Amino acid sequence: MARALDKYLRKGLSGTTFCPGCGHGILLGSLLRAVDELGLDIHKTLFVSGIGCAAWIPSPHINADTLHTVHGRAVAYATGAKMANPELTTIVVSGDGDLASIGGNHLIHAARRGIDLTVICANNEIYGMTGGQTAPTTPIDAHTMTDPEGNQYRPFDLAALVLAAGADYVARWPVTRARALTESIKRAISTHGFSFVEALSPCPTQFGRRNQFDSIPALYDDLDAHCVERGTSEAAPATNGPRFEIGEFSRSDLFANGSAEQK
Ligand SMILES: Cc1ncc(C[n+]2csc(CCOP(=O)(O)OP(=O)(O)O)c2C)c(N)n1
Ligand code: SF4
Ligand SMILES: [Mg+2]
Repeated sequence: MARALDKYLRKGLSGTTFCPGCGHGILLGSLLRAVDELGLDIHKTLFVSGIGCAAWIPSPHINADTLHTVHGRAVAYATGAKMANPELTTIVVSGDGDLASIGGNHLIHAARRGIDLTVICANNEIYGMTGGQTAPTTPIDAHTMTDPEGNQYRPFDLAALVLAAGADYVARWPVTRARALTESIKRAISTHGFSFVEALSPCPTQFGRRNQFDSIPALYDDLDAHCVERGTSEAAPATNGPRFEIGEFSRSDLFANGSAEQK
């Protein structure tokens, strides 16, 4: 299968830019499988990213039109491209810092407006590329370069955020569940309107190293142990720390606790 996806990779690359064990490579694989299984016309597909390790998932790797833009502005560029050519399947792939910190307003307003884009957020809970600063997705008490004593602020629930803003399709999966992730990316790309897939993607170099994970498998096992698939009887997470509800989400989930239905 890996060979079958080679045709989507740019020729002449001398390996990947990712550190050993980076989840972003698994996400690249899931994305290419989704493109392949959907039979997308690569000549009518545009990949857009901002700046960060995650922004390197499409560019330089994917042999298609890629727009590697400036930090925080991937969704704005993608919106412009889609307006100029509505026939273009436009897929944004970028990091949690890029999309939800500096780019947060572009994200929520594109969701609110129902712009026909697919946004895939590689959430590693940190700014990986720039040395491991706290992101708006960093869990409480996690250690980062800027919070050596542990982060104090609660993280965004990105799936809930874009759903509340009006997204038409939302899913969240860890890269450890690559098949489910691929299926959600396919559904997201097939959705007319704003679709969002959050891929929980471990960063051994910045997050793992600062949070006492002594091996790459330990970091992956910990992520998986903190994920609970919605609608299943999966056991509660075995360890302390953040709990990720994973799966597909709909707007009715936001009001499941009896709060007023949004008009
Ligand atoms: C306007 C601007 N501000 C800050 C930066 C520095 N910068 C580059 S990437 C980045 C964060 C990347 O984090 P994320 O998007 O989560 O990607 P990751 O590296 O974690 O995959 C920052 C702060 C920049 N390039 N431009
Ligand atoms: S610093 Fe982290 S996110 Fe960046 S390539 Fe390395 S492992 Fe991946
Ligand atoms: Mg990040």
